[in-house]
Amino acid sequence: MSLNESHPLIARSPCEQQNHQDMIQMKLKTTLVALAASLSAVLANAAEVTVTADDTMRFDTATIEATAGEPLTIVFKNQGSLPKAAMGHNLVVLKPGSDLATFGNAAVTAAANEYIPTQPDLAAQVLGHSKLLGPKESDTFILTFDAPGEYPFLCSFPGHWALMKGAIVVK
Ligand SMILES: [Cu+2]
Repeated sequence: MSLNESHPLIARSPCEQQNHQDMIQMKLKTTLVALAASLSAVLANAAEVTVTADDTMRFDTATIEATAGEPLTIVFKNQGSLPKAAMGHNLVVLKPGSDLATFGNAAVTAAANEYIPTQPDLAAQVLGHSKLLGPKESDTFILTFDAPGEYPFLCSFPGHWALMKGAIVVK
């Protein structure tokens, strides 16, 4: 709306002026409510978390919070310097209740698939994952969780899951 429309007020009677001001106030309120709604939508869509890993075979965070139904952008960075073949990392998010040991142990034989198991029952547990990253690489992926719960995540590079694991707590 334009604020210029208030200029002709000078020539109006006090009553008309009051009505006009009421109308402007009402318009302003409507605009502010709309702005607040779109702002909260933007903020909700902007949920983003950055997780890093390095040569010590650890994620820098074990717990990530998210909201059901709202997209979460996961930025994963490998800040280490050892070669990918020796110390590659990925970040794999599984469905609630998935067994990390079963998944992690099966991953050992899935080198051709960047250590994401291909057995249908295990592949079905994967909600999303980053690429397998070498030193100084990063990858971003977006997940939306249907329901509240604890979604485990791990690095499925052989042997890493025992130390590299955590959970996304969705509310
Ligand atoms: Cu790893």
